[in-house]
Amino acid sequence: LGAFDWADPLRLDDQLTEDERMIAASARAYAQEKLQPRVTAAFADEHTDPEIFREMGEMGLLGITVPEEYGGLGAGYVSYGLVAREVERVDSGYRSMMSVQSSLVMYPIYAYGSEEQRKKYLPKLASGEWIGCFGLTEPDAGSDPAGMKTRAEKTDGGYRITGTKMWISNAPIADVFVVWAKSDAHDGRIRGFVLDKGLKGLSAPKIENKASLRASITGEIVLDGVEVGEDALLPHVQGLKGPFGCLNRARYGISWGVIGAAECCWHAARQYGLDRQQFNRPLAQTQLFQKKLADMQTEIALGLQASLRVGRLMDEAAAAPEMISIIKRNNCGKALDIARMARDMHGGNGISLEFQVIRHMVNLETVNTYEGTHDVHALILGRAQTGLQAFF
Ligand code: TGC
Ligand code: FAD
Repeated sequence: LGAFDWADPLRLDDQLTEDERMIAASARAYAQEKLQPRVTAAFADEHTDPEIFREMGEMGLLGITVPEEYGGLGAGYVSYGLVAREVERVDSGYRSMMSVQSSLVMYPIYAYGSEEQRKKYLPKLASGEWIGCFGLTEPDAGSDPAGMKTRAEKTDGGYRITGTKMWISNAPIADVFVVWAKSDAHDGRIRGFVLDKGLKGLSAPKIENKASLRASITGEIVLDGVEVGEDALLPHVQGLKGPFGCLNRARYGISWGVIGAAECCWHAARQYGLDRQQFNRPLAQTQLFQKKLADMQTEIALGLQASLRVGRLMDEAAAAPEMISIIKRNNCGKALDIARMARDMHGGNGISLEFQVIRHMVNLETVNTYEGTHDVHALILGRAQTGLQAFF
């Protein structure tokens, strides 16, 4: 019979390659040594340090799946997931900064861009010298991005883009804006554009007073007749499958990331229960406390196995979007339950930012909502098994 490791109950580690273990270990060292010491203050002050992108770039954590010739690491999707898990073990906001840059900005430029666009943008995004953002959501088009109002009108030699994007991660500090608009020149189909900071009519005001994801800056993107050349258009994709192709990758990464946040909460609750005495014994020596720990351990172990399975299929180009809906939805929902349980198990201390768990809990409210809400992914899965769409 094999040994049981309470922290890695189904021996995920044994299922990884040597390279994957090394990438995960270096992401963990960076996250624990450089990000963990500054997260409590960053969250309290609602402060995003742009230097973090440079640090992540230096560590090779940006654009992990992008080929080396464009500055990426040329690694697989399991490695990408393991890095998301380590960064989000510290904070969902830091993982958000990383995954927007990698999956929502570098990926579309790599997959849908011209050779000139790849060469111009990817190396500087990989190093973190440039920060990217992804504008799909609008004030009146969230779960239903097909309802977007942003328009690209044809001009002599290019396009004029008008509209407003809402809730955009990284936008106020971004150098590079990947935005999606309906293009008159393409029968109103959705097209992607890559815009540079500083264009006339382009601004990105910060959204203040978020109670969640406070270490990750969020803004609007205001496009007031922004004029760009033909070279701003992403030439190789049209329709919603453009942004969805990026979302598949980011949602997959989130499924690993949220388990990192859940593991942080689980470990903290376990340690707290061992350290704190009530009624002359450790809290961890009560049946209710142990049941909660068992539930956490079980959901985390199962969630990791599911993400690993989908990651292996992604590396074989054999993962279906519905598989990603299963793991994004379930892992986010379970992580949120675990964070709430851990908050409760810390008693009064659980509401203090010093004990980490409430920060993860409020962050996970965002992660359960963005990239397709918990219920929207249920509708995607409902459609896939009934053949009936229930969105409208
Ligand atoms: P539907 O008719 O289902 O599809 C339209 C076209 O898109 C294709 N498609 C996909 N392609 C690739 N991957 C997928 N996952 C795809 N899903 C759909 C589909 O084949 C079709 O192609 P074509 O060629 O036939 O036109 O579209 P619908 O309008 O009915 O969509 C419904 C729904 C609810 C599934 C969809 O709109 C949805 O997923 N809504 C959620 C929106 C969302 O996730 N927004 C995320 C914004 S970005 C963000 O949140 C970043 S946070 C980042 C961070 O900080 O970490
Ligand atoms: P709605 O779509 O209005 O949904 C509200 C509620 O109604 C939800 O509970 C939803 O599940 C439910 N609902 C919607 N439709 C249906 C239906 N048909 N049937 C049943 N229930 C339904 N977007 C970007 O483009 N780029 C980013 O970088 C980005 N970063 C973000 C960062 C943060 C901090 C946040 C909070 C959001 C971010 N988003 C980003 C936006 C995010 O993707 C949207 O908030 C999300 O897709 C939900 O859209 P909505 O907020 O308009 O909610």
